[in-house]
Amino acid sequence: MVTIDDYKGNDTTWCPGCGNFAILNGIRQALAGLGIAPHQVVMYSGIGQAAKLPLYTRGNVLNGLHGRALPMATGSSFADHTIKTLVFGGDGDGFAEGGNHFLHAIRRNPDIAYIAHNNQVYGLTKGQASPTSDPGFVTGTTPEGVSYERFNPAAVAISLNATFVARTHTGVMTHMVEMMKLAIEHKGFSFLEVLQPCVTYNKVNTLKWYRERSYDLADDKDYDPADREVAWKKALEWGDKFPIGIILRSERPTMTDRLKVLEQQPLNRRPSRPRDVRPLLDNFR
Ligand SMILES: Cc1ncc(C[n+]2csc(CCOP(=O)(O)OP(=O)(O)O)c2C)c(N)n1
Ligand SMILES: [Mg+2]
Repeated sequence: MVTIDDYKGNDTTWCPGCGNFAILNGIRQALAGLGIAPHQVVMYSGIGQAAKLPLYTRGNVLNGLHGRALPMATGSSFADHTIKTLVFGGDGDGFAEGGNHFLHAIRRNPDIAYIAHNNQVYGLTKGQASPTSDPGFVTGTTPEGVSYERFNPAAVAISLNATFVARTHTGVMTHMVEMMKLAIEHKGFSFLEVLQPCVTYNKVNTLKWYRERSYDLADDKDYDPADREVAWKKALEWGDKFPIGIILRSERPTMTDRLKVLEQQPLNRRPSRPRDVRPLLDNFR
């Protein structure tokens, strides 16, 4: 039996009260609850406080360049599409530096669960505004408040017809673990936005702020996550109230489903046929 302790990793360096602790506990619970052992999962991340998460668990983990976790995970999924592939990262990592990769991962639909920790600020680098900071948010680099439009990751994902778009926050632990499990089990690219407080650099979007404004889509029995137009309208709700839960869910072939070569076995289990490349290199002498 897989237990939460199987995912116990290195000591953390987050601030006391950071929302990342809940996400870390949540992912341990979700993986153990699904009976997935550390050797059956691979976790990628870029740079940031959020991106440290894989280092605090156990399993196959790689902490790479800022904003580049999705391309690493996509490549890895080509090599072995049978291993559970997870990506973790913050709002800066995923929607600023890595924004381009976010768009194209959705289009390709690899079998990856992307858990985006959204604290609406650059935590690691001491609190600059991020793409998801609300207009008016005051930081050291925006002393008069953010004057740009807010990047809405769920709406972007829906506009690109993502196959799984969900949102939760760290103040609703049971809900968060449930969303994580569904994201991990979904076949194709699943995007889960986890709103989390940054107790040091974001004094506006606190746990209380998220709790007071969120409502669960599951409470509306008529809500149909297969209806993309309705999902789009839901994703645009932000401010006084915003939805959590599964916003959009559908099915289409994954990136690797479309590759006939992978039908027999994953690429990394095919016999390797090393070739002598010296004659080729000699051509360039
Ligand atoms: C190419 C590159 N640009 C910028 C940085 C500096 N940097 C590191 S983390 C980060 C932003 C982190 O914010 P976020 O992804 O929201 O993570 P958080 O710390 O809030 O969890 C930045 C700008 C870097 N490491 N590499
Ligand atoms: Mg952040």
